[in-house]
Amino acid sequence: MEQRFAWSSILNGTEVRMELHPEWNRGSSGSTMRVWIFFVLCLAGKALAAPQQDALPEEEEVIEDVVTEETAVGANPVQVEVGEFDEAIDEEEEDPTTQENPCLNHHCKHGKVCEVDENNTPMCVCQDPSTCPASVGEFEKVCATDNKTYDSSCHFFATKCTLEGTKKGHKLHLDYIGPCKFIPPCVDSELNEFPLRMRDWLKNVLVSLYERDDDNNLLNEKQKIRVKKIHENEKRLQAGDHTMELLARDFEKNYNMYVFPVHWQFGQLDQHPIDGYLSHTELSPLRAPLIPMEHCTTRFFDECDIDDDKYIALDEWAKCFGIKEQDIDQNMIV
Ligand SMILES: [Ca+2]
Ligand SMILES: [Ca+2]
Repeated sequence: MEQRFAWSSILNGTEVRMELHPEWNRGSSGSTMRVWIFFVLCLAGKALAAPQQDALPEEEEVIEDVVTEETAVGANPVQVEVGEFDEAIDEEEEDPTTQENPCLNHHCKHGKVCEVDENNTPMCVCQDPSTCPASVGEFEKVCATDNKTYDSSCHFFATKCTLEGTKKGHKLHLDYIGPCKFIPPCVDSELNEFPLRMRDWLKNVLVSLYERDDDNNLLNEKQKIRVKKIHENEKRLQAGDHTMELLARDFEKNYNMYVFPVHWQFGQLDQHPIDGYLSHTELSPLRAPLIPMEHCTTRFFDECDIDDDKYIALDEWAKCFGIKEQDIDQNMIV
């Protein structure tokens, strides 16, 4: 019998178990947990992020830049909380009451730090990678698209900053969490299984959020109304260890239950700007923790981008998850 694993996490004191995939659980339990936390945050957004704040990078306030899409970052609660994926532009938000230290309320993007010039004016300059805190474990390392392992996302963004304005720097992205490693090619049959698991998982995450919502506002009222229907449906496949056959059959039989979760996830990621397209940066909170555990991630999202414009539009996204053309609805992102 095929051995399967489940990821666990204690969130708000409640254990949530989400079956993913046998190979999605390698490495130490610490890093698995860390990755899991990242992943859940990506999916759950700011509401869930709050209880996990102490385990996450310092919150950073960011303002979006609509011109340079590649580096644009906005106030997406997901990315603000997760932090590590931001490739933001210079942020300048000053409080005139801050007399003592002009840098106090002067925010810089990842990879930059604030310094004052001779006129005591704060400015963002590239951070010296050697000033980044030393990484304490493998889980802090990141692999970039140049296939180099960086000690931490701080080291990565500091290095990227020094390449600013160059073609190399423009192309350099954080690819995934953890040291670079061999990622086996994803074959067609494996690629076909990916959306099955992902869809089921998204549905289960939403139902869990709904069940634990109470006064936590994990979901907004419109989202709750949608999830309520899924939650109350007696034919719902409970979270657990299911074969691909069962997942496929359930998708066919209970297709309607999967439509909203797919839209919801898109809305969680499409934040800066909210324009109906996911950039590399916007997709990062979902991609980066997933790649080391699921070798089809890169191929899956690459192929989602049907017109190859480097953005995943809502219709491309929904089709990727098997949602029928007539059920793709911008208004479902609430
Ligand atoms: Ca967007
Ligand atoms: Ca596209």
